[in-house]
Amino acid sequence: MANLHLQNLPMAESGSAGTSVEDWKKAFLWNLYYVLGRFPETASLNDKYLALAHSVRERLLDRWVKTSETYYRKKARTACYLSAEFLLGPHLGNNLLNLGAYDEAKQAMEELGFNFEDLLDQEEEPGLGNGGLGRLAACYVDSMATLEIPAVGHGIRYEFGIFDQVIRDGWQVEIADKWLRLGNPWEIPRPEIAMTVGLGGHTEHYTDENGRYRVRWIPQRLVKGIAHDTPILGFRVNTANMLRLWRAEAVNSFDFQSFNTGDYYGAVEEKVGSETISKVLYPNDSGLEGKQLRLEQQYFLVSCALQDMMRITLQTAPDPSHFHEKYAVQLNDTHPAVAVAELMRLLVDEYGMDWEPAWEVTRRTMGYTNHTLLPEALEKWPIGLFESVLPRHLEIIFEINRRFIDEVRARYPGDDERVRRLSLIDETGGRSIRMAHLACVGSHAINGVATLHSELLKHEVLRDFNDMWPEKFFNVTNGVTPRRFLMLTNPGLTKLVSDAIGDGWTRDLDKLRLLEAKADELAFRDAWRSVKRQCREAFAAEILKKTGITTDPASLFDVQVKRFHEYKRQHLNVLHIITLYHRLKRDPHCDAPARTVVFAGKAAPGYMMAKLIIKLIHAVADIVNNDRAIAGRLRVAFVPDYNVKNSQRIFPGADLSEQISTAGKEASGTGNMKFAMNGALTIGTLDGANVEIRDAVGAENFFLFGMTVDEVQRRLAECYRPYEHYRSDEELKEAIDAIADGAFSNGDRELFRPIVDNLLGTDPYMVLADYRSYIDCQDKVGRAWREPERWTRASILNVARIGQFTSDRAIGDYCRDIWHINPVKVAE
Ligand code: 26Q
Repeated sequence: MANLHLQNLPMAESGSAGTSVEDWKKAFLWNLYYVLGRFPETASLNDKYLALAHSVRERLLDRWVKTSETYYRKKARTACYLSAEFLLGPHLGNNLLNLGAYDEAKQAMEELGFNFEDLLDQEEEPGLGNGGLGRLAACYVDSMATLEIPAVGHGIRYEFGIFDQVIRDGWQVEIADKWLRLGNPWEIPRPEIAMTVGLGGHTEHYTDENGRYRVRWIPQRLVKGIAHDTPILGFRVNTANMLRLWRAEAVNSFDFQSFNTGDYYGAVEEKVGSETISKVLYPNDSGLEGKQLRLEQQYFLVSCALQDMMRITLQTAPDPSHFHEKYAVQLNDTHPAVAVAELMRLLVDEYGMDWEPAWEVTRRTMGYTNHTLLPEALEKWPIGLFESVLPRHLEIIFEINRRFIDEVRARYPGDDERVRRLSLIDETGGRSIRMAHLACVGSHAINGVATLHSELLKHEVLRDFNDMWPEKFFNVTNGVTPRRFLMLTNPGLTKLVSDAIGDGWTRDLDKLRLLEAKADELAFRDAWRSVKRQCREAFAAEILKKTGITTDPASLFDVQVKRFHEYKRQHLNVLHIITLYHRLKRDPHCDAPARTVVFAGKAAPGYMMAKLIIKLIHAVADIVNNDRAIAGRLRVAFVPDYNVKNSQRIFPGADLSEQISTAGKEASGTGNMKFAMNGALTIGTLDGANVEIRDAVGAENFFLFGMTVDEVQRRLAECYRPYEHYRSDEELKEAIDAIADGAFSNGDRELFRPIVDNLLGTDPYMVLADYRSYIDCQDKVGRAWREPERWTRASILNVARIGQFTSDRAIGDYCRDIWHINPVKVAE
């Protein structure tokens, strides 16, 4: 701890943007003293993390101010990414990487006597999302900054993000995510940027002084949205964009009327009620949660964001009819789709525009991204509930629908069935609002998230819209940021790649293609294998630490990490494990390489089947891992609490990536891209972006199995009988019987009955139909692993050909096809 004092460091100061080792030391100490009020000898690990985080923050703010000043001066058109979720992951390492100062900061901390990894590890990640959709939003803000696109993300500052998962006796238990407990050095609260948001109440229709028909909304309640900004730095550029997250607060902390009459609790009640809106993220990742609070959250986000955009528009534009020239708004699924009605309300009710020009502005502003094909996951709001929260918006939606239906009738005279299908209102059962239809009608562009998904959207889920407006439909295949998911997570592979082909690929991922030539070099394959081996060792250490399970880093690491869902078919993977286990028991000398099968992922707290599958994995692991007869040949581990931080320790160590959803169910998948980027080979169905990944990396470097979308549909139409598969496939029967007979539950035949009954009964995701093809394909995987040179070549080629799956390419597509926004350079 020598020299750990300010007086020993000449000119210790803040306000410097330097990034040399000495600069970091000075900044660190300055922040430790003057921001945190601590000194090195007694500072906690968190104090030290905060001191380094604040040092980085100073450097971000410097770039941020320059960026906002540049956008202001150039009157830049701005992309606004509206999303109920942003699953950012830890900031510190990522910001250092993007600053180009990772190594210097690391050295500075080590010279001060600290373990840099421990400092990084101290950060509690903002888990403000469920999974794929939220993480995609985070990758997109990263890429927008990197591509120097004027852009802002608007979201909700949940006080509690996605729950922490702990496993007790093999069952998932949810723990509240107190991510703000130790402070958040990355956000800047902006109490002066506050929007008032109305809820409930009624509307009044009147004629104004100019004889115009007008509507006034008298909300029953008001809440205040307070902006909290987080700078988002691009990779090695001066651009720092912002993510603006809104926190709900009471308009008045105390209702003085109640207070003065002695009702102290009543007075505080309203404050509590208002703050509930941004209290907690809904932890289910499908639209089945039709709760009032969820609708209030959605409207709160939308209203804050649009009011803020309108305020900024009017700083330079003469009137609100220029809104779409200033902003392109992208709706991340239908969660913010009420924006269509809210923008109409602002333009028509608040700013007195006529309906038609307001509608023109709205349509030219909005773009809608769909992320699901499961019809049951499409968001719908019962009319009564919607009206009680947003009475004026309901009227606006009825008016949008009336005009839309007129258009449909004019186009397709007499086609009442089509009108019924297209209407924004679903009249079956209780009437409800179809949010996807609202988003389609109110947007100029509609896109899916992988080629197959976009095609299925056009020809199935949104077919009638495609018939009407084919020119509105686009595909933008998802992408992931290679900064976080390759450079930050896998420094070993990053260095090997850069040593081989230079570092041009870090700005242009297509340049990874230069690795193709290297795949034929024996020495390079050796080096590649040795890096992958080190990654497996680190992964094995992590598994041991988190689960107590030992694994063999020489074995094939077969990994499935994602939310638990029946359509993702983690239970198909389990059936393979049980099959392998039975084969090993029957013939200990059978020809199967040693495998470690790893799972991670959360289940929605109310999704019983998903939770039971987690329990089944633990039950199978317990038997398999403790069976001495097969020692070392097969291991199963479940890594608890899958989140962005933990995922970064998983992707590098994987050899095989499990992407095994029923064809036609996974819109895209993004984990599939992260694995391939880290040199894992995929075993997968022709679903989502798997199709494009396979085309890109080459069919010979991808393990394909299972039915196609067409085959799935045909089998369902012919009346699918899962029991037939069970009856005719001995290994399948043996695996299912073992579950049913209690082989993994101490003889308890009831525990897993719901799974068994589901598979043998309806098997809605056709697990049994794909079982044989999956098992045979896994056998192929096993044989390929036995040929290390061939496997390594395929692994290298996966990385060499994965360039198109960077989120930079995806954002480039949005800018070109949908937003029509160009980069704006920010000077040093
Ligand atoms: C909606 C209403 C009420 C409560 C919850 C929700 C809700 C929340 C989250 C609905 C859906 C989600 C998340 C969906 C999601 O993550 N979809 C995934 O998006 C990825 C990015 O495009 C795709 O890669 C995945 O295929 C898709 O499943």
